[in-house]
Amino acid sequence: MGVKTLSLVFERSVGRLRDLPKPDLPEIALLGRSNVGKSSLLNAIGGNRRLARTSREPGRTRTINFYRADRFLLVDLPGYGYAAVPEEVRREWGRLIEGYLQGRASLIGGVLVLDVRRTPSELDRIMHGWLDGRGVPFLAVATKSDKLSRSAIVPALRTIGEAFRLHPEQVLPFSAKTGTGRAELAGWVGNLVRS
Ligand SMILES: Nc1nc2c(ncn2[C@@H]2O[C@H](COP(=O)(O)OP(=O)(O)OP(=O)(O)O)[C@@H](O)[C@H]2O)c(=O)[nH]1
Ligand SMILES: [Mg+2]
Repeated sequence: MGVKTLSLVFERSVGRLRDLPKPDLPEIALLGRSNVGKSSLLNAIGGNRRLARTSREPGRTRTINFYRADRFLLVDLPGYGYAAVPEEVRREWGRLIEGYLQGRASLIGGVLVLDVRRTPSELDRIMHGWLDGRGVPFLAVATKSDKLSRSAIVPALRTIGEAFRLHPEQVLPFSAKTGTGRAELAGWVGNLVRS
C-alpha cells in the first residue's frame, strides 16, 4: 500500500534575493539547521530521492530552490547554524533566509524541520518568530525519528514542543528513511494550499 506522494518538479535555484521569481504561486518553505534533513524530507514527500541533493556534510543546499507541485511551490532553503563555514558565507546565507522569510509575499506556510534528538536552538526559535510575526502558519517536524526508540520519541516531542509552546502532539514525528509522517505532512500541505 503506497502512500501518495506529491508530484514535484525542480523549477529553479536562486542565490540572490533580487533574482527571486515573481510571486505567482503560493509557497511553502522548508527551514531548519544545516544537515537536519530538509532536502531529504522534500525527496521523501516527492517520492523521488534525486529531486534535491542531500549530503552527510552540512551546508549542501546553498541557494533557495523552488520545486513545483500542482498549484504551489515547495521551497528548500539553505540550512543555518553551521559553524564550520566562513563567517562571510554564513552571513550571506542568513541574509538570504531572512530576506525570503520576512519579505516573501507568496509565503503561505513554513515547515520547521528539527532533529528529533536535539533541543531546538536559538536560531530555530528566531525562524519560528519570523513566521509567527507575519502570521504565517507553521508545522514543527521532528525528523530522523528512525534514530530513536519508540519510548524515547514522546519525551523528545515534548522537548521540541516546549521550545515553541506546542503540545507534544502538535509536533510531527517524521523519517525520510522509513516514511513515518509523510502522509501527515502531505495532508498539512494540502490543507494549507486549499484553504
Ligand atoms: N536516519 C536518517 N537520516 C536522515 C534522515 N533525513 C536526513 N538524513 C540524513 O541526514 C543528512 C543530511 O540530510 P540533508 O537532507 O542533506 O539535510 P539538509 O537539511 O538539506 O542539509 P543542508 O542542505 O546542508 O542544510 C544526510 O546524510 C541524510 O541521509 C532521516 O529521516 N533519517
Ligand atoms: Mg539541503
